[in-house]
Amino acid sequence: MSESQKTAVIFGLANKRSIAWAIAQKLHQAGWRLAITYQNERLEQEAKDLIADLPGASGFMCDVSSDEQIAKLFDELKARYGVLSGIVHSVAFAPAEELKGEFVNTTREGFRIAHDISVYSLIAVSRSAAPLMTAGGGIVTLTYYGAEKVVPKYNVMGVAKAALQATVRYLANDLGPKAIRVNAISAGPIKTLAARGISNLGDMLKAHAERAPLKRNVDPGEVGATAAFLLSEAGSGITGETIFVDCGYNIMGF
Ligand code: NAD
Ligand code: 0WE
Repeated sequence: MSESQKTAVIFGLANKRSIAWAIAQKLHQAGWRLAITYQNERLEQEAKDLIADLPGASGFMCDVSSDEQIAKLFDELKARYGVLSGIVHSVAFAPAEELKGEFVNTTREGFRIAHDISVYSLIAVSRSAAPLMTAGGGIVTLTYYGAEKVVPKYNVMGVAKAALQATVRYLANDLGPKAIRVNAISAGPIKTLAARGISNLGDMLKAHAERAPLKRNVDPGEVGATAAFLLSEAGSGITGETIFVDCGYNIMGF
């Protein structure tokens, strides 16, 4: 099957700054047919206006905390496209209070929600997608360095991203025999809706640019291009990995 006939589903479009949008643009340029999901009615208008700019792309609503909504989405995708070859999971959430104080104050409910939305959803989506990925394909999710080293205030999201990266390895083992590859991209900090809550985002971006070998911040288009690479034939030997797209920040010790 040529790349121009393949279909990818992207989860996590909120607005034009979303990493999901940068990935959608790169996949569209590479010839993919796209199904793009947004969380709820509140985001519907903005998402649909963006999706209308990509010929052949369609929008679908899906809250990934709902098994029913995931099942209904994949019923629709099966009827509409039959075969899927790419899945992009660009979704994360923890209650705002959890990203403010100290990690030691993480609540049971905050921990549950962060892991449900940011980690379990990848398992649920992968399980629903696999039967439609009859020609093999790729699944890509988004992670952050706070999974591996302490980033103050990232808190329970850091623990959830560590679980997400382990989930990628276990899914890669299960789905590898079906020629489905599963990888994570660890992106450097980017000014998106999900990063808006950070009080000192400006300072963080500045420190990141100073310390990273490339002496700048990552561009969302670079994350999009890496996702397109991982879902393409060029990525055919890569599975279970976390690939850093952070201008080299993570390699530095001092
Ligand atoms: P974003 O706010 O644009 O995207 C997050 C998306 O998650 C939104 O579209 C939101 O609607 C969606 N979402 C939250 N709860 C959901 C639910 N219950 N059901 C369905 N969708 C839900 O921000 P972003 O920065 O593009 O984040 C995308 C991914 O990239 C996240 O996994 C994030 O952790 C990761 N990431 C972001 C950065 C950064 O600095 N911005 C760096 C590394 C990794
Ligand atoms: O993964 C993320 C952010 C994820 C996120 C963001 C929010 C803000 C709004 C999850 N849940 C929520 N809940 C909300 O109510 N990033 C990698 C961006 C990010 O967030 C940080 C960072 C960075 C970088 C939080 C603290 C410190 C650094």
